[in-house]
Amino acid sequence: MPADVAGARATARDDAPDGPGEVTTASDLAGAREAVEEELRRFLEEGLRTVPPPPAAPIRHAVLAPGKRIRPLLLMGAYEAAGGTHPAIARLSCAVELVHTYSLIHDDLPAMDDALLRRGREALHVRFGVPVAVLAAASLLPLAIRSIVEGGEALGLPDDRTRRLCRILAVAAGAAGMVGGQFRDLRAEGRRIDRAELMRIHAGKTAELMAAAAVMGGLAASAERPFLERLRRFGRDLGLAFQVADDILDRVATSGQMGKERGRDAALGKASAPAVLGLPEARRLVRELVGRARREVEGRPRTGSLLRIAELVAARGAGP
Ligand code: GRG
Repeated sequence: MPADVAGARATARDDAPDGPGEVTTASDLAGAREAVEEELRRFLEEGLRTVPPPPAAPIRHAVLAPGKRIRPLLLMGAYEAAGGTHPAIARLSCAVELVHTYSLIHDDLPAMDDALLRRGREALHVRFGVPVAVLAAASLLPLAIRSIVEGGEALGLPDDRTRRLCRILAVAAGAAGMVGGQFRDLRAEGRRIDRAELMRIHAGKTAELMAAAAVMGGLAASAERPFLERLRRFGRDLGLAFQVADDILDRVATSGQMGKERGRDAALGKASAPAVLGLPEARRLVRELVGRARREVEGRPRTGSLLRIAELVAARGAGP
């Protein structure tokens, strides 16, 4: 590892926080966030009851680490906006967090971003070794499917709805969505790309899963197609804004503020929004995308949680 990278990486470790990484949850989303945390704990307790300690410990470590839980919050916010009221929606919401957590574990591996720090703690492979991290991540995908099936049962959803929920998540997480975005991202390393390709990368690796979260919440509450379309556009634009804001933070925040190493995009020659567009334009783009997302749901009943999530994303883009 070059000396400057080694130095930066040592700094990243030194200013790592002990507790949660970035704390961005507005107080009035705190109740929903606590419901997600509690459900993740309960779900893992049930799901890992018969699993011996070696695989169970890293799985718990990764999932219960202090993340922002924005994807399950989005799913629950969309459910509320579509008129849903059943608390079992928290079980369904675990699915998007589990898929997201698997992607973070793989993203941090030496063969990908080779990151040392995640959610204010050592990355999973640093703590448990690469083979264990790969297996722990792989175990989260079947758990995600289980949380959809069990969430669907607890919500009393008909089987064909549960099948649709599985399909939406599978498409968003796969080669047409998150994994495809990661492929594009890897291919762009060290190359000059334009704004359109940057948006395709960000849509794939981040926005499709957020759009899926919003649509899944709406579908669980039996929303009609036009509102599902609004939710999809809301989640997608918010996801794009979230990734652009993440790129901005990688450039301007400290590792302590982010809970992960800063400067990895530049170190890896990644296609990031500040690199392709410049910092001022990247910040303007976050505002534009969040504004567009807001307009999809503004003025409708029960959209307070969705609008507060949009505020959090806008605040991230405005920088530390
Ligand atoms: C290797 C088969 C295979 C699949 C992996 C690695 C991968 C697919 C996809 C990467 C997708 C990825 C990691 C996108 C980054 C999205 C992003 C902004 C992550 C950070 O999300 P936060 O800030 O994190 O919500 P917390 O920790 O708060 O949950």
